[in-house]
Amino acid sequence: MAYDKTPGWLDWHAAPSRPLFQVPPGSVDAHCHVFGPGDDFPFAPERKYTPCDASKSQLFALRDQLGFARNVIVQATCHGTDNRAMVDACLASNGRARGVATVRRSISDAELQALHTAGVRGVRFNFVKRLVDFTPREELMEIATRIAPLGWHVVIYFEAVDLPELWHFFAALPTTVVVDHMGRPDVSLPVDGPQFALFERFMREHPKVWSKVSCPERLSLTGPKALQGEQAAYRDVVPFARRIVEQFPDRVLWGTDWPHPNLKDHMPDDGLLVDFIPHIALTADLQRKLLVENPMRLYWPEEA
Ligand code: 0GY
Repeated sequence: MAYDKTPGWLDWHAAPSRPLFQVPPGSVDAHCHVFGPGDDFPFAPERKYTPCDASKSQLFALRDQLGFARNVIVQATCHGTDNRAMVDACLASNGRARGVATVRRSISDAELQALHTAGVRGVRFNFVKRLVDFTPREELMEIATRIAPLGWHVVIYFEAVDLPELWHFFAALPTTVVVDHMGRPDVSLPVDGPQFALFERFMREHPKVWSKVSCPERLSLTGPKALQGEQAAYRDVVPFARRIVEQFPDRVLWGTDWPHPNLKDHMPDDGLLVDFIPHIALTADLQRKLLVENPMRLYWPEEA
């Protein structure tokens, strides 16, 4: 079926540059999505945005162009709890993609097992109000309790201002917990200020908590343009991501976030995003942990 994209919707970059930074062999893009195509995989009636199409073959082409070996495909909110597009991509990947699903408590054990067989290794709980309607905590806890025996983890997406209110719920989850995009800090605030200190404390006090140091393009106010004499695009995000990588080198993941939903000002060049990595993971050892060892431990433990 044909869909009208949300007005102002920016399509993904059609010709990303070849990155200067060469990712280590076996690197995993641990946060990306597929959208439809809408003709094959309808978008959810309850969605808060209607994206452009972004198919599995387009995702795999980007993977190859950027030099990655594998993907973790995270269920996007525009597909609600219909995981078919994500599952189809995992199944078509020759074992090179794993998935993170969104489910309701009504899902059966057999359906959970089918998701596992397809390559799903986690569920996503989204607390960003512009993206999803509220789900009762007790439903989320029930889901977490049911997926724990499968060895899955919970991916959480929230805004930094909401961490105090969500802290105890997150702490009580019975699985590994992976935070999207460092809990979306306001990077105009000091990296040493109370907001980011709270996130660091959250990770320090809970060894089960991991973080994706992804989405500088979403968090940055300075944008992609590197100033003369300065090295990095999205330079205002560098101190935040670098600090998490250096403090928690065994609990960090990185992803492109392709096809970049809901960006209003600019669409990132995915090659430039890869070139952000050596600014936040300064040594070959940190880069290998971030891009290979950590995601392999979480998503392909049988090979790690
Ligand atoms: C992201 C971020 C966003 C959207 C989604 O599933 C989604 O719709 O995750 C966002 O709008 O901040 O991780 O892709």
